[in-house]
Amino acid sequence: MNGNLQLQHFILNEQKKFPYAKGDFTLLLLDIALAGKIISREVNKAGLVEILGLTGKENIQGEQVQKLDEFSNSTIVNILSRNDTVGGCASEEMADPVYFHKHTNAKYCVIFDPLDGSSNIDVNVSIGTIFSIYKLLNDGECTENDFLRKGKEQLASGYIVYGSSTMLVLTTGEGVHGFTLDPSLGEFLLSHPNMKFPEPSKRYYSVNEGNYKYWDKGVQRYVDHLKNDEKPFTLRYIGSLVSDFHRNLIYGGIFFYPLDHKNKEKPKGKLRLMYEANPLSLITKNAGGLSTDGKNEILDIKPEELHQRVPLYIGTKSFVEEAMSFINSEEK
Ligand code: P6P
Repeated sequence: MNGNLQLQHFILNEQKKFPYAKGDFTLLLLDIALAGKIISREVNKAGLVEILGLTGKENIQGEQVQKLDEFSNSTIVNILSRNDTVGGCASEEMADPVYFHKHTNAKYCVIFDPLDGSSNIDVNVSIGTIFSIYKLLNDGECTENDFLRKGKEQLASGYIVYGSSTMLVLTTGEGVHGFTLDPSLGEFLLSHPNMKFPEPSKRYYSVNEGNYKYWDKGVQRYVDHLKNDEKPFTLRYIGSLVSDFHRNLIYGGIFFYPLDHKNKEKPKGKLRLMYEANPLSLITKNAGGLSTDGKNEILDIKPEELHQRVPLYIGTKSFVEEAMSFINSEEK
């Protein structure tokens, strides 16, 4: 086996930095990694078994539920339900949190998007799982308030991208680290230690320009600037948040999904605060980037409801700052 560190060894080494840590947190992270392995196996054979296509059901978002969505959600819930340090979990796919009342020694709760970008499943485009871990407000008792926390209260967050390879990218507060799944071993191996947004060399921007006419003037001016700059940016948009984010983390760039006036029902943009923006914003902060809703840092937003939506500008700090200068300029 090559010299790359296995995920469990890396986490145990990290754990030594936290004298209070007793291994519970390590086991929870490994549970999430296990879920990622199981989902990866199904995603990578979706074309071969009758798991493609829609279930005919709708989720809380009113979106068609793909079979892999359901499988991914139930996989994560089942694994967490067997970990008695977890008091409950919440998901994009479930209207309300699930509480594990029997876990009277619970210390954590988990919020996740089981399979983001699922509309890309049938066309074989990369998709991903996104997760956040919070310490319970009161040990042994998980309530609704545990799920309405500012992103800066996260203990850890990360994503698993199911692409040309399956990668787990994780932050536990100190740095961001990437682990690539070796399917022959069934192990995540450290492949990208200490990930940081690179100095802006390649200048990627990721946005659905099809919404241009529904944006506010400041956003339109910003995108016009990106295209008319003396050294224009390069547009890269996969339409799968985890994949677009991951590319920008590796190469540098900005992803944004502005508030748009296309759909009156989603006045706050399309993406969700608790299980998309917050986890990726903690990764971003710890990788030297910046993440805002156009005015305020995402991690400082006090949520009002679990499935709350938010405009999102995330990536290389100088790019996000420039975007904000256009968005908040008075020029009409
Ligand atoms: P649009 C996928 O459905 C998703 O939630 C994100 O993964 C992605 O960034 C966004 O929606 C794409 O939305 O409106 O550009 O298709």
